[in-house]
Amino acid sequence: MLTLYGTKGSGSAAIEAALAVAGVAYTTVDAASWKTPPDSGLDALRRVNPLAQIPTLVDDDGLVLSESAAILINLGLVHPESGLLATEPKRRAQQIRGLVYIAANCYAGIGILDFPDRWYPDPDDAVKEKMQQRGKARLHELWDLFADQFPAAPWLSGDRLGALDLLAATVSKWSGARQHLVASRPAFSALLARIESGPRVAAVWARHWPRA
Ligand SMILES: N[C@@H](CCC(=O)N[C@@H](CS)C(=O)NCC(=O)O)C(=O)O
Repeated sequence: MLTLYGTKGSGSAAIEAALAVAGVAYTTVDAASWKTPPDSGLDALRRVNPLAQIPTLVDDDGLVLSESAAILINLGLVHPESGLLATEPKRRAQQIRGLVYIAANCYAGIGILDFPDRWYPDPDDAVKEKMQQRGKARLHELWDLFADQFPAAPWLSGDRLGALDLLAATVSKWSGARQHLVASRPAFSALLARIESGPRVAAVWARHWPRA
C-alpha cells in the first residue's frame, strides 16, 4: 500500500487524481510544513523528505518519491495502461517536457512567492509587495507560454486525460493564475475547467477545494 503525504488544497491533489486514474490504492497522512504537530504528520514527513514538501509518496518498502513531476512520470511508467503517460515515445517526450516545465517554472515560482524570506533576508513590507506583484506577473507569463507551447488534442496529454492535465489543473489553482488565464488564454482556461469536471478528478477536487 502506498502512503501519500499531503493536505487539502495542496499539490497532493494531482497525485491523488493520478492514483485514482491508475486505480491504485493508497493511504494518506495529513502533513504540511505550515501545519504543526500534533494536528499534522509533519515529523513523519520530515523523516522521509527533509524538505518537508508535499506531495511525497512512500511505498511498502520505504522507497520515497517526492517531486510531483517525478511521482507522476513514475506512476505513468509503472501503470502504462492508465494513460497517465503516452506509450508513443515522441508524445511521451512532450508530456515529460510539460511536466518538468510546470514543476521547474510555475511550481518553483509559487514556492518563492509563498516563502519569500527563504530567498531574500528579512524582506520588509515594500519588498514583499514588490516580490508578490512582479512574481505573480512572471508566473502568469509562464502559464501563457505554457498554454502556447502545449496545445490540447483534445487533452494536454493527447487523446486521453493524463499526468500533464492533472499537474496543470492543480498548479494553476494558485496565485491568481486561473483568473489571469480566463482573459489571456480562454481556450486553455476552458480546458482546465474540462479537466477538473471529469468524475475521477472532480471527486478528488471536492475533497481539496470544497465549494462553500
Ligand atoms: N518541487 C516540489 C514542490 C512541492 C511544493 O512546493 N509543495 C508545497 C505544497 S503545494 C509545499 O509543501 N511547500 C512547503 C514548503 O516548501 O515548506 C514538487 O514539484 O512537487
